Amino acid sequence: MEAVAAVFERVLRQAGFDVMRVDDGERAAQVLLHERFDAIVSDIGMPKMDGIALLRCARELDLDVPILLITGAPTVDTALKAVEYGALRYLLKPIAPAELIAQVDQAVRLGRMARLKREALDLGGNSRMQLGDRAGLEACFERALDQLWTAYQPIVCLSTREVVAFEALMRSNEPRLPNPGDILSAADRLDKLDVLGRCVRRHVSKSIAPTSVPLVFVNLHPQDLLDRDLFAEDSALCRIASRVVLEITERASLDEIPDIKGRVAQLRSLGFRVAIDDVGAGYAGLNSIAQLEPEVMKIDMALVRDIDREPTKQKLVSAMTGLCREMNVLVVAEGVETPAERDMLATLGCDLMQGYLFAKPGRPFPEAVF
Ligand code: G
Ligand code: MN
Repeated sequence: MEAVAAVFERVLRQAGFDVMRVDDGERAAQVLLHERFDAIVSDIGMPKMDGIALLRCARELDLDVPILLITGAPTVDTALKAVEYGALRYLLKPIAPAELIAQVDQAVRLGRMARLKREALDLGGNSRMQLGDRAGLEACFERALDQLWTAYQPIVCLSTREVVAFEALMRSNEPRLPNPGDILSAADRLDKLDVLGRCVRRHVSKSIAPTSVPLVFVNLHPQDLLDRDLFAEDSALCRIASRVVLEITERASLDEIPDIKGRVAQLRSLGFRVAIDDVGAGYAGLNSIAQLEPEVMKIDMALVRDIDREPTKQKLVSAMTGLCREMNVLVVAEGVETPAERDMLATLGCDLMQGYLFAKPGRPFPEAVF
């Protein structure tokens, strides 16, 4: 046991990591009380305090630190506990040095990204969705569905001055449910999120399929990931899957979606790509990036607003774009409203943008102004 830890220490040091090795779980827990780490590698079977207990203890002190648990004797029970307490990975012995280095390397990046997101969250106050009154909600929701339409907003590439995609945004002419948030919370209260999701996806495929629009971003509610219709090969959206990026928001927790990794893998096998939406505005943590392995991250407009005048936001976005480049993830900045925001974002390494500055969402398909 100690020999393995010593080998890991040597391998990671040679790869350039700063390593602190401790020889049992209790010591590790003590060290965690007053030191921060970019990643923790721990065996599950250890003297005094086992890896799962250490994991629980580390999570209480640090919500974001990635933890890699290692075992020679896997059991379903420990695997389940590891997931429940937020282990990033569960690795089986023996582990080749290159594999260890790659895993720790990725863990460190994911952990840094998680910290950046939490800082971003702390920057802006978290607004809570308001719920409408209950009376007549059902009828109102039905009317909203009947009058549903899709607005499209261009996503532009600044350096080439091209519109590279559109985001589809749900709209309804029902006056009592004036914005998408209201329609979504009505659907949620009525337990009809699946009905709404299907309706939105049908609308999008109908307007996009006959066009030459290369790429459309479609917002999903986490609950949509539980709907069989999303995974049906003969669904309208699936037929244009290679032109669709599914946006999964960070505003809602993904914890209640069982086997999210498998579900997202299935969506990929159908040809869809995946974006994390509202980065820096919602639930912070490692899990969304680690589980979804997104092709695109969309930086929330709360981080974009006045970025030219706020050094804290500049640092966050610059670090985020840097990490995303290393992870081969595209970044889109949302809600760009002023030339000063645009220019600062470009300086910080962000080339893809969306916002009123270029075009408001509108009937298919608004042109962008550069
Ligand atoms: O959660 P999501 O990022 O998908 O929501 C995008 C919302 O932001 C849409 O409702 C859209 O109308 C709105 N929006 C798009 N561009 C801008 C902008 O530049 N400024 C503001 N304030 N809102 C925007
Ligand atoms: Mn979106």
